[in-house]
Amino acid sequence: MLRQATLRSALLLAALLPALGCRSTGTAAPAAPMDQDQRMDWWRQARFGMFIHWGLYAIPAGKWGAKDSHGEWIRTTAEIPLDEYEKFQPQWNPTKFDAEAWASMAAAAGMKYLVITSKHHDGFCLWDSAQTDWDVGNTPHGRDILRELKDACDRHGVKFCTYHSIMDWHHPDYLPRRAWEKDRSTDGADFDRFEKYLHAQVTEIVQNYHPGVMWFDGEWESTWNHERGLRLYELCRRLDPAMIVNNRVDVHRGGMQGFANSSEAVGDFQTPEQEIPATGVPGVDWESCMTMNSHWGWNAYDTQWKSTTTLLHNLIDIASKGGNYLLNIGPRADGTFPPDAVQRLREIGAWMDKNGEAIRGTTASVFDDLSWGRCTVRREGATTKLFLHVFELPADGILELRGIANHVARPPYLLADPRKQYYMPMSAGSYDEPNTIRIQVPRNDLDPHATVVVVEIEGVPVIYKAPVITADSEQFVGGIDVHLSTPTANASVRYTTDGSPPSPQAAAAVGPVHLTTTCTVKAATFHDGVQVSDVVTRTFTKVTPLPPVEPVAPGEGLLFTRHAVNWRSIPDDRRGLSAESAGVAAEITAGAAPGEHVALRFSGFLKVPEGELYRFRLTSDDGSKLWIGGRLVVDNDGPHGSEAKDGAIALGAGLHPIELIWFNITGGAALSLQWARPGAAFEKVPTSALRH
Ligand code: FHN
Repeated sequence: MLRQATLRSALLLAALLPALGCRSTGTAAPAAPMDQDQRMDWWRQARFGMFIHWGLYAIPAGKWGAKDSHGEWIRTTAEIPLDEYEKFQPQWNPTKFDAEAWASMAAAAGMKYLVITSKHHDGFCLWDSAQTDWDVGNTPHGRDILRELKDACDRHGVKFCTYHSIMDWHHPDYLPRRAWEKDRSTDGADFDRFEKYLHAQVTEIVQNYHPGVMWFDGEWESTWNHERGLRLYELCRRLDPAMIVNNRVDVHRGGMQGFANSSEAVGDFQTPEQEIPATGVPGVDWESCMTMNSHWGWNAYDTQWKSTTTLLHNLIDIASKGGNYLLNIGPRADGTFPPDAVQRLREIGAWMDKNGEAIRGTTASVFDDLSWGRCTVRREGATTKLFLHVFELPADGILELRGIANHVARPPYLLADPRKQYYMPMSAGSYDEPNTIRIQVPRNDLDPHATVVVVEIEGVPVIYKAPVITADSEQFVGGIDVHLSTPTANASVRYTTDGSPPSPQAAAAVGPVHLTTTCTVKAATFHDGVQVSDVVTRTFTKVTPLPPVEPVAPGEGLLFTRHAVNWRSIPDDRRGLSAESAGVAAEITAGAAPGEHVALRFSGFLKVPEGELYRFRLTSDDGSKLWIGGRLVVDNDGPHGSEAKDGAIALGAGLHPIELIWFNITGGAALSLQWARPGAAFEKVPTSALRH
């Protein structure tokens, strides 16, 4: 589900691109002496970085009392009072910390940048800050972690970068307090003064350590907003125009899928977390950050280490979509990397030594989907190298590239073959399938993680893509417009509606195809009268609208009840859910001050003007569900940032029972419901359509 959201957010982002050009809106940022592409170039070339979560939380190593599943959030998840947590500061003495070892392991693994937590949510600083004593300068160890690591990174050609949390559970001016911190007064707390502290520390970090990336996080609580994010982004621009800033400086990343969902959003790259988007988005920079086991900070009890093959497949998958992979290490309290992590870094480095050329400096695949693996691409003068990463060699040992019009410049070879002369028999462009390349790969040369086969083609890739069939829905009442298109230049789409495969003589798609009966559309791309893509199929079904119910519902608006809950998803059984308050809502909204750990239930009737297929778009932070006529129409459940999910249902003219449930955990909150008739844009469901 999330992946679709990712894709939708990513596509929304692509539409927002002009505004997103990574320049701030509002007050114009000072003219940066370099443009976005110049700033991002080293980062795009890098493709692979090391994330390091290290701080006082490494001392308890994930255990507090009987529970041993904590991580870097232990101060909150174990509800440790501040004075108790501060006892870790005099225990900070990582005598085995060796920046040289860390930087050389990152470099040997093929990681071109390293992002370390200068300050995580607990507020503890890994440098000797002039702004606070809550830092390494006031510990028995006393050494400046950032300085030593910055210098070691410089020696090893690894770009030093910093993660900096906006959320701060230590500073007295940071709000909100943790919900369980009843004893920590908020008297005198001044968030504007905290923002000044934040700016002062960011200035210290940039002026003293010159990070290549300022990786903000902890931006989701109600006290942070776009205006504050904009000021922080512009501060970073002024301090160092070459420094890259992620999208979490602002408030629009929309949860773990990490892609901005607003045209006002600032930030140089998008930040999906613990997941890889279904596709990349041309022209949008993004980086998936992921743990190596299940925790960011050190947890001595976490044995869920991902295999080296999984980690490499993540790297390859991400690079094949045009993204970067930020792989996390949680060092131990003594300053060493966990042995399980060291082993994986070493194995990744061994693969990168032979195949790093297929990752660094590459761009996204030119193929939509390869059943046996992934593809990365690099232009090299008059030719282009296609790096075919084989995860699972087909039974017949043949790799097939379909829809490619280019001629092969030289026979393929195994990238890991030091001689680079190992040729494999191949068929390129046989008569019956003129745009197909087939390569026979010998099984005895396969790499246990991923085998890279290099196909060098002439010129830039010309790939014939299958058509895309789009419509408002796959159901309709009276009729529906279906749009057929292909991204391939100088090609046409031919289609049928009787289920037969399209031929050069089939109808050409020129404008929308209007359907009035249930049918299956089959389409393919044609070039010079020859089919050059696979056939794509979609079925559209004529449906009967749900009959209205005939209650008397004179009142405008919906009934609502408000509940105190501790949900992470909407329970199926909601009997016995006691209401804190109730009333009539003129619109479906979270309200001006929705609060935390709260749920709202709206119920009543939806007044539908005429029998049609209606699409609904439910946007919420956190989870929500929409039922009409007792049928689940939109499921946008779960803990997430502001995300939209769509659904559709055919409704007869009249009144239909409607129920909507929404909940908020903490931080940001959002709720809205829009509807659209076929071919029309989404609009807010008017109060006049809400009855009770
Ligand atoms: O709350 C943090 C978490 O501790 C960790 O730092 C991740 C990694 O980016 N970011 C936040 C969760 O989204």
